[in-house]
Amino acid sequence: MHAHEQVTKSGPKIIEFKLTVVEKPIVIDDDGTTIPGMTFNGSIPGPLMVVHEGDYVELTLVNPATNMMMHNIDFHSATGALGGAALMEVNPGEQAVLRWKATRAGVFVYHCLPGGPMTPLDVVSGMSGAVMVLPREGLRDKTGKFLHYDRIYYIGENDFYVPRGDDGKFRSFTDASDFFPKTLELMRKLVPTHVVFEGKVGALTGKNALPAKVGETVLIIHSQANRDSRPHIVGGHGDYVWETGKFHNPPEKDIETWFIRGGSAGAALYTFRQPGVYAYLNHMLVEAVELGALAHFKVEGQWNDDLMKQVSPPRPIPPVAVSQAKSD
Ligand SMILES: [Cu+2]
Repeated sequence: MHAHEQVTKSGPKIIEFKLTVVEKPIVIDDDGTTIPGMTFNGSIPGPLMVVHEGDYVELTLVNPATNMMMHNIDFHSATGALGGAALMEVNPGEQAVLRWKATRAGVFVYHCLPGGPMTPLDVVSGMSGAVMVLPREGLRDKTGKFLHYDRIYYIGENDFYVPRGDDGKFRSFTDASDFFPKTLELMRKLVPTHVVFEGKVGALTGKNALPAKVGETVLIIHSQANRDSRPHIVGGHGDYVWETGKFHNPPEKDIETWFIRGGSAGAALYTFRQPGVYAYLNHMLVEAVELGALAHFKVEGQWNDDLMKQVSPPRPIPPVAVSQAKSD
């Protein structure tokens, strides 16, 4: 995440970004299952780019000559020409520059849009990310009160469709021309084999947990370029949630699970009140537990007995008193 102001007093600026398309094998689970990934800047998801409403995003898209395929980019936050995709079709060995005005505040998906079946193939191979267009006056609740965040985490969710071998195990692929026809067949059945955060099962769990402290307010941006998701913090809430991700709509309060429409990004603001490990998951629990859509927040701080206290730890059920048994 690049450094950025939450509120800006300056006038609109041109903000330059550079994205390089990197086609490379990506390991997507702990078994070493590998797909011929296609990425912005080598990561799944691509980077979160933060600007303010009224700014101009000036993007250089580079497709190195070592790549095999044409790529482009559709910014959901931009207006016209397929979100810029029609003006940015870069073949291997080419680059192009696009400038668009950020006229709408919110978090928005961007993704590759090469056309035909290559569009979903590129997206499920990793080519998506998000843009955050902050209001110049920062985030506000419905009364106009400023909402500050201490940390920001961007969680990009991806669905993958990996064929299995005769032994029932996932096959690994490094060659896209071998992978694409097989993954396309699976994609058409709409049943993903992996649903992951940050490109890999376990990328944000255990020792990779996202750190936070009691009292800190965390802004969680969640994007899914292809498929619906239902983020939920086990043991926590969304204090303020922009479910559709667009900051000029008042945020909803006290949300248990919020809905991310496929092809959109949402934002949730939460102040942690208790220490411990919190699961942050897609509350379609099969996808969280079986397919990988799970992250952890590791929160340090002081436990608050008023909010929760173990009154009696688990112990054997006491025998029923004789006098009471008789009266029954
Ligand atoms: Cu692409």
